Amino acid sequence: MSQSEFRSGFIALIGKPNVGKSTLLNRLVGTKVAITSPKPQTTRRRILGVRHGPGHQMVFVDTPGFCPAEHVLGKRMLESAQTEGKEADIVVLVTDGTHMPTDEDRRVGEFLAGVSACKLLVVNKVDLVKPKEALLPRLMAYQELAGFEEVFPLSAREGQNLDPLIHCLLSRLPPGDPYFPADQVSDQNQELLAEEIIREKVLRTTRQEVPHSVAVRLEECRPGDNPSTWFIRALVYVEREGQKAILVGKNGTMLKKIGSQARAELETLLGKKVFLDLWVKVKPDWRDRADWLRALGYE
Ligand SMILES: Nc1nc2c(ncn2[C@@H]2O[C@H](COP(=O)(O)OP(=O)(O)O)[C@@H](O)[C@H]2O)c(=O)[nH]1
Ligand SMILES: [Mg+2]
Repeated sequence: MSQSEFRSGFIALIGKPNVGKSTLLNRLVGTKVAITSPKPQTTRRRILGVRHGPGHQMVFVDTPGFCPAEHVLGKRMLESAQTEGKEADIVVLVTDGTHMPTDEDRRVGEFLAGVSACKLLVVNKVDLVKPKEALLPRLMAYQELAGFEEVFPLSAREGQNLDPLIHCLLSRLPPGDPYFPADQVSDQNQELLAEEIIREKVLRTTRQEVPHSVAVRLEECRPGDNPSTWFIRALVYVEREGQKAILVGKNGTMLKKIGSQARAELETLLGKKVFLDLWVKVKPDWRDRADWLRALGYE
């Protein structure tokens, strides 16, 4: 096949928080490039995931969910989602099939009205829909939100019914050269992914107000004294002393739990035994401070 027949394009995954955009991204790419959790606003920055196939390349853009922005960080997240939605070749609205559209879904729909790219609708989490007949009215209601070319009920988590979506994406990809080399699946480097993996474990183990206030920064990431090992020192930032107390837990038990879950996954990522040294620090109101957002990598 000549290069001129090659197809490639950017596909933005947009939608309100928690509908499964990042889970779908990981499925479509075939490996974990984005962290996921039951907490809204898990995804804070745009993440690219690349799917390579014969004669084509799909560059998926995972975006932070559309939601009202209170903090400077939240405003940046919303801007990022809107920019990606406008610049993509194909826009996929991801929705949750376990309920009817909400006002949040409608707001994303209104934004889509101003997007001229091909629009597709995914109705996710169909594995949870019982009885199955409950799905049809929801599919129809979601379809009303914007002018979609096609609709795909599927389960990103269970990997059910993804092929029709993939075939449709392929048929809509514009001709073009590949954007990324064949061995690259994401625009994140390993350090960034390591920070995200630690943040995911914090999100999955803590409750209430802690998750939104957490940021993770690697201080050191190098081969250990024994060359078959890796040494990682990471700082977990929170905004309040009370949050630090929750994260550390009684006698440090919570932090140990987070650390051992993160270590297991980092060992898979790096293919080596990992020594993980985790510290919790308080930075009051970092989400509203431009200098700290920059220092923490949210630019
Ligand atoms: N049952 C079920 N859960 C899902 C599915 N897709 C995502 N989830 C869960 O929904 C939550 C939010 O997923 P995530 O990908 O982080 O959502 P995002 O905020 O839209 O990126 C996580 O707990 C996922 O495991 C699905 O197809 N079925
Ligand atoms: Mg996400």
